[in-house]
Amino acid sequence: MIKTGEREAKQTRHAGGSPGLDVARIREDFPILQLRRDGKPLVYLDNAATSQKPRQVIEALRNYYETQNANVHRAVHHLSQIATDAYEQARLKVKHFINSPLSCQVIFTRGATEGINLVAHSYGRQYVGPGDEVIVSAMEHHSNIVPWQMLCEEKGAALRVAPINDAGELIFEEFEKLLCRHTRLVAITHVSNALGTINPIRKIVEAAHRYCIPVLVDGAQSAPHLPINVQELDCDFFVCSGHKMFGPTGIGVLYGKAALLESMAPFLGGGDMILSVTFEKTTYNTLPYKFEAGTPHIEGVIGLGVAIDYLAEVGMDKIAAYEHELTEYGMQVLSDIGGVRMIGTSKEKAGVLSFTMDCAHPHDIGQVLDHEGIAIRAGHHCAQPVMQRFGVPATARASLAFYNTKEELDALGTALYRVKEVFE
Ligand code: C6P
Repeated sequence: MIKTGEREAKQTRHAGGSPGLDVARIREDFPILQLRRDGKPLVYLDNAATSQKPRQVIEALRNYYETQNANVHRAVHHLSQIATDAYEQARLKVKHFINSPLSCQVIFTRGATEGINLVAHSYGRQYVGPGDEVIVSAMEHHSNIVPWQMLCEEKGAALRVAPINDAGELIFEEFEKLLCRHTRLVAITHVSNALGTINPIRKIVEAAHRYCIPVLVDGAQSAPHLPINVQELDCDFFVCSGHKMFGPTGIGVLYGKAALLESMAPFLGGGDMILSVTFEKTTYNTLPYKFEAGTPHIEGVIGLGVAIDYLAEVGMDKIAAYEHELTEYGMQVLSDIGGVRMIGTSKEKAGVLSFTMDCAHPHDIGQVLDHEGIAIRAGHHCAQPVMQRFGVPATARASLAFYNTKEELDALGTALYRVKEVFE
């Protein structure tokens, strides 16, 4: 059992200060962060699952329904033009945010999962055949495994898995050995949701491009936390989810290189993705509309645009620097607690703190923390192969955002001592 004095000593680590970011001011923009549970302040550390929304995004959704609601690209009336303008303005904001060469390379999807499925269907069906190979890594989320498995099964192709080391880092030499003339695509995460590992995407892309192999980057966990420059990364596809980027749920982005997107058949058929339809033949619309069939998630797109404005105003460089500092602090807090095993200790690491405790199952940890007002995720995080790699059924995962503070990480540490008191 931890003695009170020891616990207090551990709690005093925080020296205050958050250079570059006025976190107290930022927190005022997020109404949900003011909630209390049984008198205790909400400590929200489940940002990898979904992020909280600033007032600006919430107000934009309300404003859309009160003053702009109409279908886009379909009518000449005033409201439809306002809605269409707002929708296309948001596309422009995404273009700048990820530094896409053209806004027509930005396709709105329901999220990272749909973006990957779109590429698996449209690129995969066209370019992957019997005997071909698709490479993923051992740290992928199920969303970046299952669509490729389904494709490989359908086509008689093989899924190859690049291994990771005990720190949760990609073993680059092993990855390179998998690249060959049969490889049709590399699909890899930018940041692991279960480990926090930041992959060396530029290096991975360079290696794959030596064999003329395109690379899809799953940016679900990087776009909210790191500056994204798809031209610098030189990736061929990039996907992300709006709800993890402080925007609404049900909206995401697929970026693709123009030549590839042009060459691919549509994913879904329906309204807006056509130029003309007869019973004999349909001609498809130009990019990006070819891949946006049906009425889109208009308010989701507009809300995502506002979330991106918010992030851009705070500054992605500042966010990344602050979260790096928080991550190091959190790692220290956790590693000071006896019986805690960190899962994911890569040198390049984002704000995902995955761990197990000798004394308690991750679900029990999650429950004790919940009673203390602290929200984390416990489970396999939709990354079961990662759990298998580390020989654990599940982990407890605290995942950070730029509105989190060192005080909240101290509260996490204190609550974990409480877990020890309960279960040891
Ligand atoms: N990870 C987590 O708690 P969607 O559901 O489409 O917005 O995102 C899927 C996805 C894809 N790739 C990575 C790396 C992810 O982390 C996620 C979502 C959440 O870790 C929910 S399972």
